[in-house]
Amino acid sequence: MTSQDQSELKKAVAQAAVQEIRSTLRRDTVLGVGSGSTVNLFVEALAPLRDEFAGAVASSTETERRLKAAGIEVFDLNQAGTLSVYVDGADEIDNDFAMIKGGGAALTREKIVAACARQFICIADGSKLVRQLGGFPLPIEVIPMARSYVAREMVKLGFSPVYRQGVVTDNGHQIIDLYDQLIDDAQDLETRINQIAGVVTNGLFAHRGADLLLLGTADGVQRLT
Ligand code: ABF
Repeated sequence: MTSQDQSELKKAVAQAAVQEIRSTLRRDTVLGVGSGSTVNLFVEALAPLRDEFAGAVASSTETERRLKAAGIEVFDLNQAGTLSVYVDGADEIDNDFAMIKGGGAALTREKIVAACARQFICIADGSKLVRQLGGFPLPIEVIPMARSYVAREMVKLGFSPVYRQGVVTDNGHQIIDLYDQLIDDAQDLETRINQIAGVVTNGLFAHRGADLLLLGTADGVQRLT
């Protein structure tokens, strides 16, 4: 598949997500909006509806910038309370709707906003659906002084950790990516990594996965629940 084809699929799922939520929008609705290239297309598709809802909480400074540029008001999550819906992409998603996220380094805020939402709608092109998670490197956001320690602990668990050089997250932390390891039990691994001192978040979204997947395929957008 060419990158142009993939980008058409992303555009189609972004538009499908707008259609999905459109009827639920009220004047006081605050949406949760994720990060990444698929979400950027969602923000574009959402812009014409900006007067039909209150605004959005962003999962990254980049998304915040794009929402504002689209004329959509951005709220602080602490003021917004529970969100009706969170729309975000994924790097990989399996048939249980567990995901690997964080390729764009926004995993911590994404997980926080997802936790505050009643419904998580994942928008992804067909290449993201996998039988087993782990083909895409699993990110871990770490407190900088703990980076080497966390990496050593991951080696003990059989992973190959690589420091994502030059990347500082929106929260001022660093990222380690775990390569070349298919994941057997995503919920268990999510919990175990989180227990290591110095870990802020890991990119497994297994305990709180997606509720609905809009998947862009050559045959159209599939709505999977
Ligand atoms: C975010 O965007 C991430 O958690 C994930 O890394 C990424 C998916 O990116 P894209 O939509 O550009 O494929 O949601």
